[in-house]
Amino acid sequence: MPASERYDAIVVGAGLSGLYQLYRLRELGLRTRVIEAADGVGGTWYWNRYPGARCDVQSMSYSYSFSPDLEREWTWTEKYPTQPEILRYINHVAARFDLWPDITFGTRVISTHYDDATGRWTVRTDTAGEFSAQFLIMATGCLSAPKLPEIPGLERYGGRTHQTANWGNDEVRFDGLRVGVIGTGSSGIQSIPIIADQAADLAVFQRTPNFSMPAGNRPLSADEVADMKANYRDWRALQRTSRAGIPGPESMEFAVAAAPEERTAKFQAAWDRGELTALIGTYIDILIDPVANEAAAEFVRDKIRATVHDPEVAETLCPRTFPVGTKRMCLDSGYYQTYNRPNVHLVDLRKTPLVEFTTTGIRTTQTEYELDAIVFATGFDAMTGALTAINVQGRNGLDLASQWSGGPRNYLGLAMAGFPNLFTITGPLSPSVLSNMVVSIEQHVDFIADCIVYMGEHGYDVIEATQNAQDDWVQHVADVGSFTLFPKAESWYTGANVPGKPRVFMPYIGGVGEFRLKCDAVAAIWYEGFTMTRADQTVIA
Ligand code: N01
Repeated sequence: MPASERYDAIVVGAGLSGLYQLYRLRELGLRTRVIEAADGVGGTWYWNRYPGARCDVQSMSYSYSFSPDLEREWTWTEKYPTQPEILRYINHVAARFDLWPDITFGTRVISTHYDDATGRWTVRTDTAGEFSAQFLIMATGCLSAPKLPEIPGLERYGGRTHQTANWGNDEVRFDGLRVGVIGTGSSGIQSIPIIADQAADLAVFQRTPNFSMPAGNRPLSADEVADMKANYRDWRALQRTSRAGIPGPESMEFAVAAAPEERTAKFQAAWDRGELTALIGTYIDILIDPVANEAAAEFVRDKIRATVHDPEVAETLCPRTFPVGTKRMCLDSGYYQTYNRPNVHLVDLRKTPLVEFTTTGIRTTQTEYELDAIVFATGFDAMTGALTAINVQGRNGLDLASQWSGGPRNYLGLAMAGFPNLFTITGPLSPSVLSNMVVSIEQHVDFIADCIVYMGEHGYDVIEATQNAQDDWVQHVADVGSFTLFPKAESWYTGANVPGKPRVFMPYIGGVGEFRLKCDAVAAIWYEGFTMTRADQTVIA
């Protein structure tokens, strides 16, 4: 292999975003290579193989819209798709569009730097040497840097350990074992009922309870699949203009103005729909007004009390430290019912914090738990972690991690001042995790591809976000966020789950429809907020 393989574009990551970016760039005739750390495609759906892993957006919506043929030929089987079904779909896409030959698997990008003289990025990897490209596109995902709890002694623990976000390919069973699960976010809430079914004894170590709603998962009927397929174009159009890429009723009513019985009826109808945004979408003020929010929160707490037989356990499961919806809602299948099983125990880490791992289990301030296996469902260094894990150096050696030491700074979640020809797909400060990711991914990928076309048509080689546009965007994202209750939660949205991480509300909450309009307007006025220049043509491949 040559010391530095030359490409027009390097894409880092072969998840849903990297694969679609490859498809678009190859269609444009760009020599493109995708570099992927895993041994297969799928990104988040490659790594998160834990029991019960499912998407919390409905299958017929959580899929690519760029190919009507693909939509017609693929048939989803359940309302919410399982991880294996999504991974099969992604593999089908890779095969159908012949994407495999352009992906280098089992290779992690370690560092990358921009050369001002050549206008190119050099990309260094752990196993496949160096690559060089005019464009560098980070399709590294928002939830792809898993984290373990910061508790001493893990190295001396002699039992089995598993991490939901890095589960491995082998089937894992817990039959007859004493198991501990740490973490009660979406991953914990999905896996706990299944682990409880297998384990002799399950201790759930909960620091912060979450709000969870029954997913109401079920097989899709042939009729509803056919109906959606017949109307897919209209549905996709609705997705693109909706708030979160999940079309549904958008209320203009205020919860604080509604009569209590009317409110409860609306909350109940939302509860029965079993959709991620249903409850917070009941009234326009749920995510803005603490009084409205508390009404919705108490509705969920009542559901928990009505489900969990032991009143003390029920109260421990009731979230009280953050407004409902300001951490991502969870959708579950029998989560709260699990606590009625005799083999399941809830450990309240607020009352008895974890102290250390022992050779045989976990010690809290009160008890030592003997465990044959521990499952870490402890989340991610979200949104920025996968990017700052790579040593990214832009113009004049500008270091990305230092630039972001006070929180992420970019323009439209897409590009950074000082980092020419570098794009991030669904980067921080874009709707990303507050949306149906596939909708946001397609929007960003299309923006990037269209931008590259524009550059080619006008003879530009280098594009860079301006400092002013970046500063304005960072401010706008913060302003819109501060209008809501979101910044009040200690969540991975704000970086609060990673010790030392700056507290910044990272996603853009303006909505995917609104965000798309902004991006379209930027493109329409000659990529306002970007500078485009010509490089020395002799050094561009
Ligand atoms: O991670 P999380 P996740 N000691 O950060 C606890 C998406 N997702 O993997 O809240 C004790 O939500 C932590 O406690 P606390 C979805 O967007 C989607 O579950 O920090 N506990 C928390 O309970 C989701 O929001 C799907 O107090 C510790 C848990 O670990 C996102 O991924 C499925 C601890 C981490 O929860 C992340 O979900 C799965 C410690 N030292 C994930 N450190 C679907 O599509 C952490 N915790 C359905």
